[in-house]
Amino acid sequence: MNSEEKVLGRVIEVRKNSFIVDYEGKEAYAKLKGRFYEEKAQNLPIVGDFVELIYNPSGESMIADVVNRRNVLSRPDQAKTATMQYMVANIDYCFIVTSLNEDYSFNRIARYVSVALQGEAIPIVILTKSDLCSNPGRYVREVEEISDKIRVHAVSSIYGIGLEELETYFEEGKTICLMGSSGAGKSTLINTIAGEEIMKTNEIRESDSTGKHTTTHRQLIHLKNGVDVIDTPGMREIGLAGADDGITDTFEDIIELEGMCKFRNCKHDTEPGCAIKAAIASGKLNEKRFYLYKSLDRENTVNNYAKMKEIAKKHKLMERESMKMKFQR
Ligand SMILES: Nc1nc2c(ncn2[C@@H]2O[C@H](COP(=O)(O)OP(=O)(O)OP(=O)(O)O)[C@@H](O)[C@H]2O)c(=O)[nH]1
Ligand SMILES: [Mg+2]
Repeated sequence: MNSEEKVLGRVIEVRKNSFIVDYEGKEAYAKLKGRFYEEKAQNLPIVGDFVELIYNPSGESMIADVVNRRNVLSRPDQAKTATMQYMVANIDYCFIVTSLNEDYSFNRIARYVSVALQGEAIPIVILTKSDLCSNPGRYVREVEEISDKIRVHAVSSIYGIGLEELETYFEEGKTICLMGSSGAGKSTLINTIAGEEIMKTNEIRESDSTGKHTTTHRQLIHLKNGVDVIDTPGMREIGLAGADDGITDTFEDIIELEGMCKFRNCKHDTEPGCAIKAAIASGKLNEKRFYLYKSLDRENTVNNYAKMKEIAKKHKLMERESMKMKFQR
């Protein structure tokens, strides 16, 4: 192979300044080509990216370029306001993993659903540890109400219950990303499906049913059946910003109903001819779900507002700088 010849690889792990890229089943340690340092953070390779690789079988390889992403899952950056953090790329299914103990939260699942739909991945909710719950079916039905765009499964990795329902997603060439709180059982589920201990797992704290962040970084695992699975560290919360399309997708029926209100600016409060109130009264619309939509939509807008404020601040600074230069001339 010519030393500058490029091959196609897939990023399986991102370390501080280096990357592990899968190239035909081999793990290549790679650095970035210099030009990347002028790029925006969002253009840097992330787990799941396909990359053009200058492969070096006896040393460090080099990532020359990132192939256009089919899709990407993102969230507001926790450290920096007004920026989005790109998490994983080129995903088919986003497994939203929640255990059926105190970790269960209708609201949190809906956030993840919006994030997955925003990223154009198919949200699959996996309710784990069904062996610890006396009525998993009740939770399945409740979660199914969030949106008709999702599928919901209750499983127990330990007792092997419900796992056959997941087989339909394990098609060769597909990429599945698992997300959810620490201790929800993401890595255990991967190990059970793979039939071997690929990922480390750990006991959760009895006191609050949460984990201790056993998985510490995102990692793509190539399963023997040709499926790529991405394990992620547990997230405490997932914020929403710039997820307008994801929210619209999740709550499409509510947005449609809002359009049927007599008044365009209906607050769904005391106005006559309110389609939302009528749907709640007739049992067609679940009230809890309506308020969930309202709160997520508000959060999403407020975060956008923060972004707008930061942009306005930057503009003001630039204006001030140019004024200064004018006076100095
Ligand atoms: N009872 C029961 N326990 C389970 C099940 N699945 C996982 N666990 C237990 O839950 C604990 C946490 O599992 P992990 O797979 O490490 O959780 P995780 O989501 O990967 O956590 P992080 O890596 O910290 O994000 C372990 O003690 C598992 O044995 C299940 O189906 N039933
Ligand atoms: Mg884990």
